Amino acid sequence: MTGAVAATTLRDQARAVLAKNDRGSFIAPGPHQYPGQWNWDAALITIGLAHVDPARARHEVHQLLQGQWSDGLVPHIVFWEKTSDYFPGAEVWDCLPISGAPKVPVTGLTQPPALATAIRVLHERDPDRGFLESVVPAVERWHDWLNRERRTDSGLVAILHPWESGTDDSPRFDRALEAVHVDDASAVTRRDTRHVPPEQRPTDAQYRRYLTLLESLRRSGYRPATTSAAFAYGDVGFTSILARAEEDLASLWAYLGEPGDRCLQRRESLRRGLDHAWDSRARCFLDRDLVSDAEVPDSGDCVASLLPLYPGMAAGRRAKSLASRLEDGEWFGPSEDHPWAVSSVSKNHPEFDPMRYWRGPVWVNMNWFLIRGLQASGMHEEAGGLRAHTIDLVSRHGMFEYYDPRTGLGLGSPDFSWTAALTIDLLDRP
Ligand code: 9WN
Repeated sequence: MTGAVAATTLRDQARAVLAKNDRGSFIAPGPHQYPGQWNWDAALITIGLAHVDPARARHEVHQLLQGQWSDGLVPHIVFWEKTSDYFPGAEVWDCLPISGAPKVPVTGLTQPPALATAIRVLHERDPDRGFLESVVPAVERWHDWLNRERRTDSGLVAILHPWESGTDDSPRFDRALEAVHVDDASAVTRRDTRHVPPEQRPTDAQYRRYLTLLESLRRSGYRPATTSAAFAYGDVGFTSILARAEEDLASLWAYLGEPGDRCLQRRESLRRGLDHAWDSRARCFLDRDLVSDAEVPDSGDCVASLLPLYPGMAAGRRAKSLASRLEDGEWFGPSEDHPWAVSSVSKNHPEFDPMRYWRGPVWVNMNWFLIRGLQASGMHEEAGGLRAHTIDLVSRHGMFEYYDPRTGLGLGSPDFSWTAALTIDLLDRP
């Protein structure tokens, strides 16, 4: 597909993608490759469904929350279907025997918490008090868990596996992962490369590390102290998404006539954490490797470093500095050789790779977070430009998982649910 299509046609195409990936009890991220309900995918899918089928959106939220652990963690995947088509599947995670696990097979990790934001969009489109009463306390327990278990002295929220960031093979994790001891000669099972060419996916060396970390997390019931985990990483992107979600959760409590003070207090502490992560020499927010207790200089070359815009927590000159990187062709913006933006890694970075997963391609969910962030930061013209650019990309090239910034050609999974859902949101809620 190379020509732009009319907005109504695009919206219909997006609805058709969501219908295609609807497995009845949940909507899968794509038609193949990801046969489960993923956490932040479900939230972003809910945002799109809010405009076209609110009842189906409410169902999606209920389903995800059925996977909640008794301590509050909402898992990164709920495996609703028995399948051997995904690795590592439910049997590798082996959560059912662990005390506090839900009755459905899940993982013991979490993912960026966009759910409260999604529920707010849904409620504002189609108010339903009964629904809010049934889900808001569960989201509160998840946020409380994140605050209790994952907030660190650095002020940033810790992730214990790159999969928790949702930006799995981003180069910002490379150094921290190198320190994880693995047998580099060991065989590694891959199912993902049956569906997608290997040059568009993480390498075997990365998968070995992912699986080694999974093993060690499983041995501790997926609840190691952040101070003893083999990989513990203060993530600016995750922290920013949670900060926005705390504000949205406070609004949801307000709709229920309850105070949202706890959410606003947690939000304030996340703001302080982000403030602390600002590096005035690099002029950007930097992640922190919590194992070596050091800033990660090249995290500033990865798109998640721009996400403090999203909760409106990069004010004044900081916001301007992020917005100029976002637009600069040598960084994340469109250039002559790379006309499609936002690239997930700066073109300056030695590891920039336009086709490999989170190491260069354009992702529509990141563009969406940044459009909403530019709006939250009062940069409406810039937001409008990125919105039009993103709709144009999807309209010309189809609803893919990610895109080559040189050509706009779709990569990874075709008919990708969050690309479809967020396209609907961008069309319906400019
Ligand atoms: C591991 C489902 C998920 C997304 C992540 C994306 C990718 C999984 C994988 O797919 O991760 O969780 O197997 O590669 O990185 O953001 O939620 O779409």
